[in-house]
Amino acid sequence: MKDDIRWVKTHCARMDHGGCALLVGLKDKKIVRVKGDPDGFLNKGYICPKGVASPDRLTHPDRLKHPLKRMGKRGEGKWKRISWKEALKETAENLNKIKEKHGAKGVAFGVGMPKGLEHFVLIRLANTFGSPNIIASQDVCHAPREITGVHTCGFYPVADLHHPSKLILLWASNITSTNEEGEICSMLLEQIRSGSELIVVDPRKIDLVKNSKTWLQLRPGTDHALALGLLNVIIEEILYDKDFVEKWTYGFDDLKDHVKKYTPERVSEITWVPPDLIRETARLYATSKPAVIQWGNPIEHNIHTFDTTRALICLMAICANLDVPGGNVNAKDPKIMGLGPFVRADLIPDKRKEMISAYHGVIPRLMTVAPSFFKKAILEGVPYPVKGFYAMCGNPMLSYADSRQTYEAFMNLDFIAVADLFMTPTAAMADIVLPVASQFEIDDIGHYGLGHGFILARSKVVDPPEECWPDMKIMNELGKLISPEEYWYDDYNQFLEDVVKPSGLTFSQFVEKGYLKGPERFKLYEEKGFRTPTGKVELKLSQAEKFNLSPMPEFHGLPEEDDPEYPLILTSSKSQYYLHSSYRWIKRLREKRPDPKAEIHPSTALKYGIKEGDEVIIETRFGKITHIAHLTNIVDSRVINASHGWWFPEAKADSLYEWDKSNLNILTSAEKLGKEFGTPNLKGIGCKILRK
Ligand SMILES: Nc1nc2c(c(=O)[nH]1)N[C@H]1C(S)=C(S)[C@@H](COP(=O)(O)OP(=O)(O)OC[C@H]3O[C@@H](n4cnc5c(=O)[nH]c(N)nc54)[C@H](O)[C@@H]3O)O[C@H]1N2
Ligand SMILES: Nc1nc2c(c(=O)[nH]1)N[C@H]1C(S)=C(S)[C@@H](COP(=O)(O)OP(=O)(O)OC[C@H]3O[C@@H](n4cnc5c(=O)[nH]c(N)nc54)[C@H](O)[C@@H]3O)O[C@H]1N2
Ligand code: SF4
Ligand SMILES: [Mo]
Repeated sequence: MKDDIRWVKTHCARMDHGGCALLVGLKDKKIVRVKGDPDGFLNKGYICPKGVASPDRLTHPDRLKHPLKRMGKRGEGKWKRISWKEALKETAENLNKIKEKHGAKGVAFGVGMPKGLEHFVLIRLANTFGSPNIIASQDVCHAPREITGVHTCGFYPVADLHHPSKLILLWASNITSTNEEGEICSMLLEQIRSGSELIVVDPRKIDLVKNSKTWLQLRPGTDHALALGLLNVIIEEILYDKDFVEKWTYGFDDLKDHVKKYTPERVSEITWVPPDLIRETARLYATSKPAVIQWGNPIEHNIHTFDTTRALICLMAICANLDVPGGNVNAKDPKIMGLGPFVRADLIPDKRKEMISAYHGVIPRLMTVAPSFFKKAILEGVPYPVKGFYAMCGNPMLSYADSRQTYEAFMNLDFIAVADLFMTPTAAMADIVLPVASQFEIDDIGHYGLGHGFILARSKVVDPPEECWPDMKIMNELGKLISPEEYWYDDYNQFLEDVVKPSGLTFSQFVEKGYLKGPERFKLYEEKGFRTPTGKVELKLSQAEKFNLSPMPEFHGLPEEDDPEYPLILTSSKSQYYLHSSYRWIKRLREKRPDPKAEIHPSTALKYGIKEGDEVIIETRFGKITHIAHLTNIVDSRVINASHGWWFPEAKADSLYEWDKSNLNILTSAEKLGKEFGTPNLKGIGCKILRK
């Protein structure tokens, strides 16, 4: 029997970085089903549990539907409904007042994980207002990989899973749970089915270990040492690609001398990975051509991220796996509008010198401010005071390191506006809360500005409820009140047209096509050299001194020194069923993972008298939280794997939804930071556990 469901094509978003092409089933103007679209060039029909549940967030009874103004004290949970006109006026007046007193840089604009085109409209809003301060989670998400790449080889070396690789080195990437930016696990699984070998570098026995040839169960936070150990073996055993090294690298002899000290035996002591396994992995990576490194997020979760990403790019380079099909490539964008003109970067030519992080001497090209520097500016006035915050698409009370300090910082701001779909611990700290329209309710462009060489059409399929506005519309209207009107449009949809215009398409023609991909071109360096000062891959950074960077990747020690008071090592991973701190309120996802789970090895649990399902306290030098014990041998007996992003939407508003009960970032600190990106230690932290 033919049902009366109408199927509309779009792309998934906001349940992770997005990427899957979807078929959205509509009946009576309501979404009744979502399934993977077999035509999707990334997912080929695949869909994950979050994608299936994604429409549930739109019709949830707790969804914000009207602008709100704070009534009681900050964080007390007392609100009054106001009109959009009032909300925009009040926000504009407060931001303008701060600008008059402290200058535009006294206002910061905050965003979480990049979700869609609104990310770049926010940067435009900051630029037109005159503030150089965009606060983003880039310090712990992608900037180390991207910007270290640009300094080392002139581009961000993205794993090319579209072409066959002999070997996939899956390094700190739980891709069957997270799907990562621009990389859907179905692509990787297809490669394995077609004969690619797999090596996993992960402290946990993740699902893909069963498909792997070898698994390197390293000590969390020692990735830089392991990568240096692999370099040592490949160079000592002369397994590198001599031709490529000779023609296309700078500083090889220095690197050769430098890595001599990282013998497999020494590296094994640091990483816990047996020396023979280090040798075997190095040999396999160097002799399988092409080989790709699918690198994940935890390599960006400690203060040594610059050294780790540098060492991994050196590995790609000396084995000639850079910019070859099935290796780590320089993905070319399609013909679309460049980021600079879109965000109006021309309006603050001195942004690099004026932004908060300039004071901290971060790596050139990092154009967002690390949250830890932002909080210092609020709490200590360093390098200047920040008093106002416009935030969207993020939940900093959960996502920034040292959550108690985040609370403290927000209590010290004069004005906060937060745009979200739901009341969160962060929205609950605001003066004005703005209800947004989101995925399926807005036209949007996915993967713009992310360096993967494609953009995806995310077309609107249903109308938003009540007074929910797209972020782009909110900022387009707010922009008219806080900056010259000429920078803004009558209709915000013009932003979508602007992005695709250079391709010769209108937005609706782009939607028809579904996506735009850049040309597939490899080894471009053979024509133009690498886009670095020496024109080569800089194994040794030629401008290290000028930029106060370490010329060679180095092992500077563990993220934290061992401390007998905290004998276990804390790491974490993202849940398959949630996106960071989001969506605990979606019933069919919460049923799959009702509690914050701590993975504990059975022998460790026995030692501390902990049984499956017990409430446990996890404590570090910085704080303590509660989790539920899950006994499993997927972790080493010296490691605890905790869950990131937990708060309880069902808890009371005046407790800020129990924001501090199980929140992983209560256990982290924002004091000790990597100097290149301002990255804190989120992993590899000493901890202890006890039964509650
Ligand atoms: N300890 C620890 N800390 C971490 C991490 C970790 O692994 N461990 N991971 C880090 C990483 S990689 C990242 S990227 C960050 C992520 O940090 P955040 O981006 O701050 O975290 P999310 O939970 O994704 O917050 C998203 C919020 O945006 C809202 N939202 C969803 N769609 C829309 C929309 O269309 N418009 C608006 N205005 N709001 C929307 C959601 O309801 C939610 O409240 O956290 C980082 N922090
Ligand atoms: N379901 C879901 N998908 C997501 C997200 C989400 O929150 N939920 N977030 C999105 C975002 S913003 C990002 S950045 C990506 C992140 O996605 P991933 O890169 O996969 O990041 P994680 O899940 O944090 O960790 C990946 C793996 O690294 C391991 N690991 C932990 N510590 C270490 C370590 O010190 N070294 C090594 N080598 N491995 C370690 C963990 O055990 C885990 O298996 O996922 C995106 N997709
Ligand atoms: S893997 Fe990501 S893009 Fe694909 S359906 Fe799931 S949440 Fe959406
Ligand atoms: Mo991220």
